[in-house]
Amino acid sequence: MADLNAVKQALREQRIETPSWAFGNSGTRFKVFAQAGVPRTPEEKIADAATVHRFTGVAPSVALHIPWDKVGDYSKLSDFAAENGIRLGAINTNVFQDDDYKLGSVTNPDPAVRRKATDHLLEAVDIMDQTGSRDLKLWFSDGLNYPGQDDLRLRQDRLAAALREAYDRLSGDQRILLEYKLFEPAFYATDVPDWGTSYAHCVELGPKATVCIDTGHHAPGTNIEFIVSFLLRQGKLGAFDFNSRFYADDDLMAGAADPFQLFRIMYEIVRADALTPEYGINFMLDQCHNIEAKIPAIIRSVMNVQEATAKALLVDRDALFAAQAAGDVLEANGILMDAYNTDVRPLLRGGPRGERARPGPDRGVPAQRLPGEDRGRAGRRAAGRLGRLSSHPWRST
Ligand code: AOS
Ligand code: ZN
Ligand code: ZN
Repeated sequence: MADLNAVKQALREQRIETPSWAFGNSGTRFKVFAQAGVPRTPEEKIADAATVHRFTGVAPSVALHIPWDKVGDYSKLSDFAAENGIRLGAINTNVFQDDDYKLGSVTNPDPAVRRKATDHLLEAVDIMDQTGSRDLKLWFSDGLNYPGQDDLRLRQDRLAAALREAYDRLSGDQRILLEYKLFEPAFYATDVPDWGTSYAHCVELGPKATVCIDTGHHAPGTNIEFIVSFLLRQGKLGAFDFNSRFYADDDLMAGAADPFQLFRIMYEIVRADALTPEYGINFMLDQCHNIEAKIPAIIRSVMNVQEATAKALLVDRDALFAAQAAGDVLEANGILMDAYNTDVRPLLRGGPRGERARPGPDRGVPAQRLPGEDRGRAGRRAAGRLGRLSSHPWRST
């Protein structure tokens, strides 16, 4: 039987990193539905990330994206984050937007383009030196749309060369999080398409290179918790980009599409005693809120990750291991399902029945700043309502 006080303590200590880009306007290639009151600057994104931390208590860092969060003085931005009660997290590079990258970035057949892309990776490490960030998150949209377009093997050689330059530039506790993605924007072949490719490059690079699992980056039906378990056993799981998907890299709220999968993933983390910040996995969100209010959606996502974690912490592991050792299939599955089917919402949400925070103008909870409204007042207004509904009651105990 799980020790509830230990469960509560583990949940208090959990850390979930929010993505700066999720607070701003973003959407699909078909349309970005701009929303009033969204942040216009990195500072305003950080202020919104601080609002999420204020309500959840477990989101003390915000990942940056370069160049979307480019500023003149990153030390000053880091100080601004600290003044708002949070810190800067992973630095995300972007080698997918410039026209030069049409045929790839670090794997491009043109050495000049490869140089430009690799220099951007090195620029990101320079920024980490100023922000004090540990994590350099690398995602490459590099790939091919047609067979024969370029040489698959040479592209791996080019990728390895760029990764080696970035890896050798790291210092202190800095590390690489190499993210993979099955397809998109390339459709025939992606140069880092799966966990095996990322893992192999990370092994080749050394101990400071680890894999980042984006939960939206697999073929439908992929057993993600197997990947989690394997990488944990190899000491090569560095981070998650949590989000939800129904069909592709949909970047919907974490836990919204398949909370059972999120629970199974978090069980493997708990089983490996890998939940604590000291263990070093960065539990990040990577989402896009095109049609829903952003701050409440990110709070919902953080709470969904905590809900899955709470359930995973409730698994009676002694009984489960015993049933597994005895080959008692139904008992073992039943023990896992007992934890999954436990309603942990009263612990995670305020209100008598554990109702969810339901933001929205009709419920007196502004989704974002009203047009022209001072951001500080909007944040306080949002706080007033959301805070009562979504603060974790146990945080006071
Ligand atoms: C792209 O699909 C990947 O999920 C990236 O992790 C993410 O969108 C990017 O890091 C944002 O800059
Ligand atoms: Zn991602
Ligand atoms: Zn993605």
